[in-house]
Amino acid sequence: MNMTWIAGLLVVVLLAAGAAPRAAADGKKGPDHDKRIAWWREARFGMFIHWGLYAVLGGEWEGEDYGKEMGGASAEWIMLRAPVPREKYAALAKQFNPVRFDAGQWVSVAKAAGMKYLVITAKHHDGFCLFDTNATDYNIVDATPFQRDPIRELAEECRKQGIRFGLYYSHAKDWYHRGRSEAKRPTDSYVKMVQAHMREILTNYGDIAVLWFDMGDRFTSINTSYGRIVRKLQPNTLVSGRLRGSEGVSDYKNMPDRTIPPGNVDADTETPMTMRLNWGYDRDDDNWKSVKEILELLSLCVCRGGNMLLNVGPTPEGTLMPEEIERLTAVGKWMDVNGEAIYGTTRGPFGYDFEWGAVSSKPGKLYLHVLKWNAKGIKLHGLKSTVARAHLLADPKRKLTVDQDVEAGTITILAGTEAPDANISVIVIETEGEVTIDRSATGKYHWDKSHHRKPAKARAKRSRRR
Ligand code: FHN
Repeated sequence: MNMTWIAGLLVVVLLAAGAAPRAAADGKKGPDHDKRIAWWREARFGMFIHWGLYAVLGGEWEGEDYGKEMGGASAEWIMLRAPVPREKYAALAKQFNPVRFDAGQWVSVAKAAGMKYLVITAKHHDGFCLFDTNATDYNIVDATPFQRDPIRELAEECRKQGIRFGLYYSHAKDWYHRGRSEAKRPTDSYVKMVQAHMREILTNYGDIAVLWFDMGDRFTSINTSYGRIVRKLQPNTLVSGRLRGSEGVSDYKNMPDRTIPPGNVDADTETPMTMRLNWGYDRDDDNWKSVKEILELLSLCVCRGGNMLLNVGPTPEGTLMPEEIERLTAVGKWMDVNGEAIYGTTRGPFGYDFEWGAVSSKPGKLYLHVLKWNAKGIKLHGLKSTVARAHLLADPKRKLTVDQDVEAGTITILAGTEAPDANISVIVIETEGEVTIDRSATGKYHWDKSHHRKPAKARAKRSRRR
């Protein structure tokens, strides 16, 4: 994980040093913004679900694989990328009968993983509505043999199990209702349909925690009209960063897909992350991230001040994949022990990472997320406060030996020869009084985990071409 000095310097520039953990609410977002977004700042970790007609195809059309693992867009883009003619794609609805769908199970998997909110695709770019709507027949209740409304079932389950419920909605791209070119201004009837959807979504399903707009186009005033409906009908609903409405309409920023902040962020920021390459279900994408990789991404994201929305792409039968359940269960076990270092924390006060990992914080406390254990001690520099005590989240009763060299400005914590957690161990430092840091301190380490790995098959394809 060592970096060259040049890259190190770049990182120092990217990482905003300083102790102020969170920027005050942007005035344009209104006086209630801090109150509205408080739960989201506490939550830090949520589940993203991409589910729709594309699941039936699993990334393949007429024997060709269009998944991201083949260098394509992503399985849910197949209608555009194959391309699948509109009527043939719409006919897939007759095959979409996810009888094994169990909202209770999906929500309990998210809950057991330690996720505090869930966001599912009500309508993706293919225009198919996964909810009951009067504004188009192209929806799961009217067009499929399934005839149930999974959005309603999930909304109810989330309420029952105490998870916040949010909806993704593709407002700009809609290959079925709007056509394939977003360069043209949407027709009035398209805009009216989206506005009708907004009203249905915000009145028929109880509290909507987040409306996750995606890939907004340049028609700012139209986009703003959608955001305004949200504000009017459910003033507490958070609006994602990709609406592209006028300033202040979105409540937080979104990082590019699968990208954690490269350095500290003070604005409310969320990373959408995949567990493998594709968002939607893909039959043969085996590029699964390991539990360790997922936890590293979550830890680093949180240590830099961001939330993470981790995606699952359920099957056309309505089930989560065993690989997803397995990973989320393991993540949940880690969260049971180490959740204190995630929930309600803000970014670490340093403007750099450490050789062993990174830091998240709460008033008077620092959480050292140790990605690389060192039997000789975990060494930290740049902290001016005196350390009152330190312990492992995995072993709260055992006080750790702390060697604080005030002159050198270093702290070494001896926590044993073996890492208590094979993935990430967390050490908590409590300081005397509030955390103060030495602003002149710098560091040269950066955990470069901002991008997921490149599709192996696509790489192979490209190199064959050369
Ligand atoms: O095109 C979509 C993609 O299918 C997926 O929904 C992601 C999730 O953040 N958003 C878009 C690309 O940025």
